[in-house]
Amino acid sequence: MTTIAIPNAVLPRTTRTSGEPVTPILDADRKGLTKKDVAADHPTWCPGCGDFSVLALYFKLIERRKIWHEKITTVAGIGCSSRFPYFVQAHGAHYIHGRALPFASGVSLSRPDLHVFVFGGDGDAFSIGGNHFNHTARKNIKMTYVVMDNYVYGLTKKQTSPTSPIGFKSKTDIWGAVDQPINPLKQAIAAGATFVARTTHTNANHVLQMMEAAMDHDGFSFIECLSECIEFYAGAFDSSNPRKGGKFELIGPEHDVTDEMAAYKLADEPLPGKFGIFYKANRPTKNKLEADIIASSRAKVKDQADWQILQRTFDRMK
Ligand SMILES: Cc1ncc(C[n+]2csc(CCOP(=O)(O)OP(=O)(O)O)c2C)c(N)n1
Ligand code: SF4
Ligand SMILES: [Mg+2]
Repeated sequence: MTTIAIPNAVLPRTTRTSGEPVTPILDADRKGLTKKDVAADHPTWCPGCGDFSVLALYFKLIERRKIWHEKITTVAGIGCSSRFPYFVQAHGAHYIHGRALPFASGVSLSRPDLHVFVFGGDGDAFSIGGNHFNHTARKNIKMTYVVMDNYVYGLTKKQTSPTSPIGFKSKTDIWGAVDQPINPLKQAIAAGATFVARTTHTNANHVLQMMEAAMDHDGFSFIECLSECIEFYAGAFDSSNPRKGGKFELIGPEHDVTDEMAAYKLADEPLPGKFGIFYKANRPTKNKLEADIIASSRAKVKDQADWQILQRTFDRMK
């Protein structure tokens, strides 16, 4: 039998090389990270792009909730909005177009101690990544997914996106879009997301409030954040912006967030629609269900190290 040697896990050091003991720093004694600590490159977005405010509020969330560098994971696919992880000085990945969710799922399932945040656009989420959106939602994998919805493909300079309204003129629909747009909220609810909210980049407090609530949810939390593409769809969300004569209306306290049908109906309102938490449910996460399976399998092979279990698997394959 060939044995594969796998090194022991590296444990935190308790002494310095000089032999002096290391005094552990307690989380309670650590200062929250500020924007200065987590801001990386200057964003390359067009001046006035709605994505700036989402980034600024993400920094605020990290500071306010005292999330440490080693506990942050920022993942995205491809698009203007998906450039997000470049601008965050912490662990993360700017991944393949539409595949941010499978990547983030792996991180979440293997490292339940991390806060996994995924940012992206409407094209990345609902076109090329549409299938992954549905499956990550139904599996209820713990993470927060913020879609910066600008109703257009920004990075590739104005093509129709799955959320573009009928009649929208773009390079792919020069006479105006004819296809029925998807409704991200309804899709999220129908797919099985356990937290579904809507916000807009023009209301900073509300964006932060939704991100905090999403982060505290134990499951797949989805936020549609209207984020104006000033270059290719200026004015798209004026009807929801009081500074432009529009109306920002919160979901009323009478709405029962656990009522799926009521949430679905509320999500069906045309622009400007309502803002807040549409739906919230408690359902076991895949993280928990898998951890339970691992724990019960492990109980059957009590004394064996990981490498021995792995070795047995290899031996069975011979
Ligand atoms: C496999 C693949 N197909 C197409 C593209 C081209 N592409 C890059 S970003 C993008 C759409 C981005 O739109 P969205 O997700 O809405 O992001 P935005 O730029 O609007 O923030 C497309 C089609 C690509 N990079 N890779
Ligand atoms: S093209 Fe649109 S989405 Fe992209 S950075 Fe410019 S304003 Fe933002
Ligand atoms: Mg877009």
